[in-house]
Amino acid sequence: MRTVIVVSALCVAVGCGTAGCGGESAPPDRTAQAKVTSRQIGVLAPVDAADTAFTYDQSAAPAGGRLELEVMEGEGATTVRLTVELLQPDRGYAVHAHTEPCGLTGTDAGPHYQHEVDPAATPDRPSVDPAYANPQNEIWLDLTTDGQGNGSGETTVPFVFGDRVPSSIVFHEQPKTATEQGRAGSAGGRVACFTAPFR
Ligand SMILES: [Cu+2]
Repeated sequence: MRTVIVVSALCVAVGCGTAGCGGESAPPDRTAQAKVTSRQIGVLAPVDAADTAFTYDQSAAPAGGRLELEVMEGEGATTVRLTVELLQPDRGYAVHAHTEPCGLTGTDAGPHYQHEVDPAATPDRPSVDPAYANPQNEIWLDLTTDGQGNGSGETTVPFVFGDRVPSSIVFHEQPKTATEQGRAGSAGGRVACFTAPFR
């Protein structure tokens, strides 16, 4: 009964039309077998007013932009979905899960979360080896907004979280994440950050 109450409250908060909250009219969903382990909503605010969702560049990531992160863990795989509203219209954003919570500057979020951590990476020299910095070992949620600034990114990675989970989602200035040797995972400066629990 407790679970039903929680789900109903979330449906009110996020709207049942897009989030697969259940109910008779929900469309079939290939992740329906997976359990939603985390759902978090945030609204971008300037650093001095932000709680969980920070914008560092209001032209690229306007205050008031709405973010929703859902994490679904299944059998040996995890699906992560990020839905955005009221960001900059018709724009690509490279987006990833990072290891640390957001802070007063974009760098506070630390490097990309990696399932298998690149042994060559250091705090000053993050992983750029495509053997580790790739969308199967990291969580990439690159997305493109429509004319209203709405959009979504989704990924399914072939692992479930162990002891370590990501702490945040970072939006970068580049429209797409690089994949080539020596630059893999690079996406330019950090324009926004969303502290979101992954479990
Ligand atoms: Cu990133």
